[in-house]
Amino acid sequence: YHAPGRLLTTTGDQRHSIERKTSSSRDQAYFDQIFPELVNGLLTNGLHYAELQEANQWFKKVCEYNVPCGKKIRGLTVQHSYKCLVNKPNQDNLHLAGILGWCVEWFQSFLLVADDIMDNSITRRGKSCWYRREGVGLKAINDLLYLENTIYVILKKYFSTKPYYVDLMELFHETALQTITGQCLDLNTTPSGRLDFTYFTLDRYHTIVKWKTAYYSFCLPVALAMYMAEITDTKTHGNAREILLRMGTYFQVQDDYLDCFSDPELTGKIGTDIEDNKCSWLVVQALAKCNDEQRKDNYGQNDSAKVSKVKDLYIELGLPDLYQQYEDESYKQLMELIDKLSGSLPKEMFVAYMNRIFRRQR
Ligand code: DMA
Ligand code: MG
Ligand code: MG
Ligand code: MG
Repeated sequence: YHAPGRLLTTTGDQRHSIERKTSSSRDQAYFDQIFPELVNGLLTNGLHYAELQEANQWFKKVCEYNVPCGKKIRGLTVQHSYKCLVNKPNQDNLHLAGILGWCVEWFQSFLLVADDIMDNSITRRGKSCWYRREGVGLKAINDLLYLENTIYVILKKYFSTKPYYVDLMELFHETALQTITGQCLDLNTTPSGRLDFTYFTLDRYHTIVKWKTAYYSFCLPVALAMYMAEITDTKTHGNAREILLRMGTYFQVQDDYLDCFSDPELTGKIGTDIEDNKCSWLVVQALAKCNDEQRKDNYGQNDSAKVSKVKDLYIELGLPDLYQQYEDESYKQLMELIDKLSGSLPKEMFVAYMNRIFRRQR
């Protein structure tokens, strides 16, 4: 397998990539137009008593600010995976797959509002983090609980008569617990305060990212589409999970790299991993390469001069090159895993997901 992207040379490849773009922007437009329908539905479906009007207006703002402005790769993946899994899906089901995709976006929004509070972040998706907005503050905690519970209002409205309704609901519950557990590990990797690198191992890193990112970002969207397509066989789900957990790990390594080395204009968020003393892929790689002198007291402090020193050290240690190698190696491994494990599932479904994120800049 050759990784696409930088090596694009033939016109055939170029045509293919242009076609992929047009069809995906059509999918995106289809997906986007579902959002207003869902928000308006929430205002008439949940607790819609006149005496709650103020609360409902507030929640509408919460949804509009936090749910729709991301890359939407997770939501779009539900829609796309469903199309891959079902031969000639009907219009109603395509619409439902889009709605399910939005449920994943709602799920993501509740996690991000919480994550930004805990990571002390400043911006998200090119705007101020919700908890930092004037007049919001710690009310954001109530708002994120609202965002999570909204998923079940939407599911009930559109899916309660479906045979796979309980599968969907259980999967959201299970995934929430997995992610919250991963966040717990992420936040407790330095129990005794700063500059304790005891737990900053690659093993620990892999555990954190599997639970905090891979399950919800990769397994969840595809498994939802599989349930909708009435694929319930545990072996097929298990094989898909193995591929998707590997993809999710790759995705979080990218997130860690971009946190440090990308332009916040592109990612829409200002990195905080070094200040936050995070067990990031970069620091784990750096610790394996650096000497005692280079380990000294710069990490995990809210001090821009020290943060710059850490970034300089990453460059000195050759981490940008190492990262490029990791990207290419991951692509190769993923294609092999997909070959080995997709079984009755369409390879194209997994390959498309990988191509959506490969060498991403944001
Ligand atoms: C993301 O970890 C994990 C969850 C559950 C949102 P992160 O803090 O690295 O994410 P981000 O870089 O988007 O703040
Ligand atoms: Mg964060
Ligand atoms: Mg975090
Ligand atoms: Mg990050």
